[in-house]
Amino acid sequence: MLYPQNNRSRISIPLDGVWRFLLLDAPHDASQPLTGGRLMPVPSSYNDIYEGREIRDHVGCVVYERTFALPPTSEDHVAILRFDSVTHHGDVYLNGVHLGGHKGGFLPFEFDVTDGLDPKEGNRLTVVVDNILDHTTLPVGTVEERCFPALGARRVNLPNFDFFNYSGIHRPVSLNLMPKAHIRDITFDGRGDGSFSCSVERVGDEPVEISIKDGTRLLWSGTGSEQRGVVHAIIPWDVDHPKLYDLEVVSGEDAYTLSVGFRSVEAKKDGLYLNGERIYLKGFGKHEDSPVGGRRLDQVYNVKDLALMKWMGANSLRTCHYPYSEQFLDLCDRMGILVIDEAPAVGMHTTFTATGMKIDVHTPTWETLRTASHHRDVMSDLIRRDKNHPSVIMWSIANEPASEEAGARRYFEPLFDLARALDPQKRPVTFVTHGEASWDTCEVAPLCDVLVLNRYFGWYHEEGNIEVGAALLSQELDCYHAAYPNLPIMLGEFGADAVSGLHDSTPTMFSEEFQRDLVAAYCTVLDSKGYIFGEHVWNFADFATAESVKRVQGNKKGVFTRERKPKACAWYLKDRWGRENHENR
Ligand code: BDP
Repeated sequence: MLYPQNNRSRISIPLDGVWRFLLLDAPHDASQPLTGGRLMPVPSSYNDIYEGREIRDHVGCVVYERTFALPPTSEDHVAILRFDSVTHHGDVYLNGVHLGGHKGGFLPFEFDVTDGLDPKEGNRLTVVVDNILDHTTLPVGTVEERCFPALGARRVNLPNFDFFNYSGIHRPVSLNLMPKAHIRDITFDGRGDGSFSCSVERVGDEPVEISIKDGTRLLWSGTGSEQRGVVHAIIPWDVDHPKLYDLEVVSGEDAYTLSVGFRSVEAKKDGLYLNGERIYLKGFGKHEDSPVGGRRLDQVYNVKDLALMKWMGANSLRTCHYPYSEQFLDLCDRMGILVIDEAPAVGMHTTFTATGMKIDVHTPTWETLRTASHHRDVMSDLIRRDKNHPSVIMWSIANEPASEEAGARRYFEPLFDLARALDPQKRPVTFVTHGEASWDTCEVAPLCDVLVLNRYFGWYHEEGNIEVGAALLSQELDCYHAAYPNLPIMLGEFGADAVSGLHDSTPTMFSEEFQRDLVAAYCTVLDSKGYIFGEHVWNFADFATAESVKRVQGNKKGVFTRERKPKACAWYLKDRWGRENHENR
């Protein structure tokens, strides 16, 4: 799916701004203009914009509305209304007419509104957003009706995962005018040796011309919608030289320019290879999370975060635990950051809720969840959206599902097959395991091209004991390696909460020193194992999550605070990752 662009044949009209907004407790009648309500910025999470639990903890639907007028349009154009993301379910109405709904809060969707627009009068755009997460959605949540003395029944929606359920119109909305016969999609696969294939999907039958340019310099051109070729003397895309080229496609009246890179990724027994060279992943699991705007697209934080990662010598991240904005991936392409691109499949277990609270009655996960067909949809939409990004080097199908429970393999095998079939670049495919899934119980590890483990010894297990934590980590890694000698392993999450400003001379839990020392002890273990291909510290920055006695105003495992100020661990990692000889250890 192509991102909107403005060029000689296309006009993209942003519909962001300040919309009208109302919390709903009954179905909304979109045939009438919305009256009352409050003002709400788009894009943004709505939760932290106004004070009070009524809005912050709202469960269910809200409505957004705005009006807009059209610039002069031509009869030969179609109009496509695009939402980059609406979290988690959006029902869209134009001038009171229902256009359709979309399930899933982190991927784009579109409607052809050519016939529904009023070119003379104003247009009214209404979006009803539902934030309920249950056993059919991804991420997974649990909806309960609870009865409280004197208060009666209350509906609660418990997230099965550890990040705040920010909701709303999180990414840009745009109206896109383009010729009726237009370029619908482009698939590009450029390798480090300059060889490439390119395929163009059209609406209509206009001839296609493709050219590859470096600035104004033409490097290659051809006619036809399916192309293969070699561009000689290209500079391969990598983390130090994220060289991008322009792929220009012209088809009849339409034109589209895609930024592309040439690079090869391969997982081998002894590690991960980028352009034929072994690469060690250094970086973080992140969140799209910032003060006030919540999970909104925020390019100030995006550039800042990637700049901080570069400053530390990090080279990679995982988009925990959902697809990030297209703008963020563009920045990773431009700044040279490798991305493990994760589906929004988190909370896939029925044993505990967001913050590790055990659920009393446990029903078997893979007999309880009803997410399989939606999981297939998000996997294919994710790959369709992100397939062309050189920064994306791997797909993660899920974070910490109950892969040790019976039925996990049957659930996941078709998803691994789907990802492999859909990705033109055949990137490695993996998922991320939790501590309960050990080498001898995990049903999904055999499906992976590389293994990514999350481990919290010394924090959630053997609390406070770093020495024992490191010993348990070492044993766990060796057991996994012995069971899967042909799969390289990385640590996808490790870390400890540290409240910025809490210090201790004998490092104790929650102090900055404890976080630094735990991370350092883990790194020493990793350095002693040749089969490890990377380390992602959890987390880049402190982030908002559900309230519990285990969380002090959010998850504090950030190496940076939520405002992006470094804790002691940041300086340790900067020193470690910045060292010359660390790159190819
Ligand atoms: C891991 C989860 C991550 C949590 C982290 C933690 O993958 O989402 O935030 O634990 O507890 O298991 O901090």
